[in-house]
Amino acid sequence: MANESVISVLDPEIKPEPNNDGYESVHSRSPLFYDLYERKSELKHQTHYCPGCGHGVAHKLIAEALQELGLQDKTIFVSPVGCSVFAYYYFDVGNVQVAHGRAPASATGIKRSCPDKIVISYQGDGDLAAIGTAEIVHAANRGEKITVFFVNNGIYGMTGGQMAPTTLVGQKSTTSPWGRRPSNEGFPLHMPELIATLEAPAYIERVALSDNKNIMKARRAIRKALEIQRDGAGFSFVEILSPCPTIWGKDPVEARRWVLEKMTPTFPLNVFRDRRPEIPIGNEPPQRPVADVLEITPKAEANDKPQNAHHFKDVKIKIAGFGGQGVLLLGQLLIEMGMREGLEVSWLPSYGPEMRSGSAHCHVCLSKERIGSPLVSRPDVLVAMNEFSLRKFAPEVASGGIILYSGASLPADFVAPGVQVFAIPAAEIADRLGSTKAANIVMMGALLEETECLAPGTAFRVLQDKVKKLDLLEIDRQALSAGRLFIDDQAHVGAVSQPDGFA
Ligand SMILES: Cc1ncc(C[n+]2csc(CCOP(=O)(O)OP(=O)(O)O)c2C)c(N)n1
Ligand code: SF4
Repeated sequence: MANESVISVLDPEIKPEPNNDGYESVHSRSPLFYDLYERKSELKHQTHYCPGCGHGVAHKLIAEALQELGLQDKTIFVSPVGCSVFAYYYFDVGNVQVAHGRAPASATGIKRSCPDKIVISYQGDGDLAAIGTAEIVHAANRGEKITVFFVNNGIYGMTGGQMAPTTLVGQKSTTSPWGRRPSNEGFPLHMPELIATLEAPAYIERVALSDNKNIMKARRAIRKALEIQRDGAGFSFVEILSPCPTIWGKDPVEARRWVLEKMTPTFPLNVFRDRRPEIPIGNEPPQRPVADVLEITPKAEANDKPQNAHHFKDVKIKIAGFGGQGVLLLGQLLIEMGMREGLEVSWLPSYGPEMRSGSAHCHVCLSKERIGSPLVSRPDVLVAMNEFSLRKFAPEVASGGIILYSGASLPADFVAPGVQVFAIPAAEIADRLGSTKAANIVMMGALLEETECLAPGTAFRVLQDKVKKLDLLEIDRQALSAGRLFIDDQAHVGAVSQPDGFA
């Protein structure tokens, strides 16, 4: 990676030294961590975490426990959003990064599909107790056999110190500059106590990274939580009170003291649950393949698969325009067609908070092989439904690629060297057919004709299944043909060309 550098870590061979407070200082790296951590060159001398941050200590304790229990090769770490996300740069285990608050839901899916793995959900307090409150409560209530490490530093660290559900009464934050007031912001949430009201969890403890004694207790709790999962005993949850010196505006030593003196009175350290729940086993429902349930297999095989030989390995398409132009729908139609033709497909939408008339785009991959990432940063084909999208995304198009622009002609000053550009009056064509809304289908016809990536027959069958109103289906059918015809009749005789003459 051009702009990235790495920092090396301490030699794992260095032996522990005795310390005069009775504990051993361990200046070694757990083999559970990567040998090298990737960092930007200007930050290569430090980890992602601020000096004195509790995440580093929590990482170390988890790494040690996994190593001692011999679980490295079986572990899948789920890290969501917040400073906790950086875990995947450090733990040499399976790593999955998920959306804000969704780690328990993703961990549930992973554990259920890979029951022999050790699945860890590692979450901050903003992540787990604010945006993710529902996920954690329901995962705990279902008794999912996962382990949750809940790193509570009483604040949103990553985003600069907004109030979290666990912010202490009176504690100042950027969104409670007067200090948290129960009358306005409510009291701090006590997650272990809350989860301990549920039947299913097996083990719930709160620990603190405040001083050596408590860090040793945290170490034991973390190990125990993992042992419980290893033994298939149920849901285990450890809240870890953790310093965030940077946002608290304290030095690392003060911050650790603050955990003990200010946080533990509100969040008492305790084992809230340590038992093996008795969850009655019901009748297992019959397992059926997803394709059977969705009833898509016979259709795909019978009608569509043999239609197209697919002369490509993969095609990456970006479709962009305004909300309401059918940008996302066009992407969905393409992947539905791809699936029916037996291709691997992905569709990644992106739109602003206001769907209608806000800008919207989606990434579509059609491939003969498994797709590594649904993100399309160098599209082979750009479908630009307006001038803004044309100008914004044209520079991304791969050399030798194609731009299909919905417009009667290209803007006079527009150039895209090395790329084939077609201006298609899709809105006018669709208008003449009876609905401007069908402009996206005109563009689909043009795309299929120019790239031959999918069979027009498949397109029509997909439309038949998706468009319920017969009059609209007829307009779409004509729009599809019109788009193909336009490319055939006009584009190929040079009616649309770029100012540099590249047609
Ligand atoms: C859906 C979504 N909403 C909001 C954000 C912005 N965001 C990023 S991190 C964060 C808070 C993280 O706080 P916490 O879980 O306490 O973790 P910490 O950084 O303190 O370890 C927020 C709100 C986001 N990335 N995604
Ligand atoms: S902002 Fe806080 S939680 Fe995030 S790395 Fe720094 S000290 Fe740790």
